[in-house]
Amino acid sequence: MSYVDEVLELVKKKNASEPEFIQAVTEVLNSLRPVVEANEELYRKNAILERITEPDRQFMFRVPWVDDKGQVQVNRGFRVQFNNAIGPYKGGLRLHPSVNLGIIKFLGFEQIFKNSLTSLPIGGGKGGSDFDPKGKSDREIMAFCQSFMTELSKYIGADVDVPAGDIGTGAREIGFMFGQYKRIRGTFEGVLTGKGLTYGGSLARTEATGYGLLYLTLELMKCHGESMEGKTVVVSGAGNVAIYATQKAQQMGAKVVTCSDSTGWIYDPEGIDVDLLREVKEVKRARLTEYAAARPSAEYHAISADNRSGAGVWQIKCDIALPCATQNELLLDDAKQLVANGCKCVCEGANMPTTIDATEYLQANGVWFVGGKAANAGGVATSALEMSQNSERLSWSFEEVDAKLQGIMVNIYHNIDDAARRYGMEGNYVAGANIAGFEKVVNAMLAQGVC
Ligand code: NDP
Ligand code: 2IT
Repeated sequence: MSYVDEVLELVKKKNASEPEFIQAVTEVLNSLRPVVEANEELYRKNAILERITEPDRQFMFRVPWVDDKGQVQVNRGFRVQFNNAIGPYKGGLRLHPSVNLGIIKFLGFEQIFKNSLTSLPIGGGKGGSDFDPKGKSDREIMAFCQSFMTELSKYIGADVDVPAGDIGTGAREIGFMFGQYKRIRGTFEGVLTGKGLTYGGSLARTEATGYGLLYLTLELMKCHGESMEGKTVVVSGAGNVAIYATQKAQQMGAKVVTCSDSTGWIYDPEGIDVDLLREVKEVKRARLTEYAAARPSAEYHAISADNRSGAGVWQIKCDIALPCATQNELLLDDAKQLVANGCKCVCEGANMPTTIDATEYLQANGVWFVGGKAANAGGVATSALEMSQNSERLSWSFEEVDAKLQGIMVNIYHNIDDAARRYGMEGNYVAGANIAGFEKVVNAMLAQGVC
């Protein structure tokens, strides 16, 4: 049996109850076959694949907090420190009722390769909780965040592990967590990114994931002799990534006609009104029904019976599709519909939104497909720029950060394109991203000996 197949078997056996983690490892290891085959003896002897698929450590802890009725609630907190071969662990905190260890491990595993692709010195980690922020008062959010950080603070630090936002964790939550860290540890340090601008946050971090997604998409289009001008784009999600992806796509001259949340989706043939969407989602923290109510051109569709957030958006005819909500939201049937409708390009704003069979279908049908590890790396890259600013105790202008972000995303596109070509897989940006991300981490692991 090949080394890749042996380790895949092992990972499936050891993590049988974690389907998302198995999915992420399967996708990465399968695409690394040519690299592993070229170095099989060295990698096998050093157990590189066994080590890279086993987290350095994982913390699970109780998070007790008191709700507005005086009732004590208990959630489960997680932090998985996956690999720090090239820098301190870095990755977001997801607050969503679906969170479990397998989901955090899949996200932490992906983060290793994504962070390597940014070309900045950051390792891979992820955390979160099964806490549901929806419908909670600000006081309840603060109570949860303080309790969560009381435990998490034991394991993190500016040179150790630097968490940030993800689904359900935005500026408000990061602020409460930062305050609690400071109170417990007594140090004002860059221990979290995505901070507010008055206490060490970076300009452009809020926009970075969505903007970065579009900078990479634009470069991809240009390299295929295309532009964004006049293109019809479908976006899923209505959170941080979706909002700023929509805004940047529109600035580039494209028309974004959809968005979605966990209860429904919008088709707005005149183009999504980003200011209205921001008001509904960022200010009111409301449902998309409020967007539809305020916008005569918008059609609202309640969530489909299969309970998938964005399922409907993939039915809309488009040139470019940008899944920006959550994992496994673009399935094989959706991929077929996109191809049938003439979609040319799919770039992932979310982490692992496209299933493996859907990805393969899109690639086999000539769709330019860039996975999240490359396409959404602008968020964590800008987090690393926030860490640099914190270390030098300076803050850079929006234009400076945004220019660096653009450079990083253009560079990522060319690195993944080159890596795919080097191994004879031209146009396979999934393999290119995994290979380019993996090579740097493996070199660092080999240089640092058995650890
Ligand atoms: P937000 O919480 O800001 O927004 C998430 C959006 O997706 C919301 O519209 C939400 O709907 C919807 N959604 C989330 N989970 C589900 C679910 N299980 N079922 C249905 N709908 C869901 O998160 P972000 O925009 O920050 O994150 C979106 C994706 O991008 C995630 O995959 C995240 O890991 C990834 N990502 C985020 C980065 C960042 O910097 N924030 C960086 C790189 C990747 P509702 O409002 O109803 O909950
Ligand atoms: O998935 C991701 O890359 C993020 N949620 C951002 C992580 C970060 O540390 O900025």
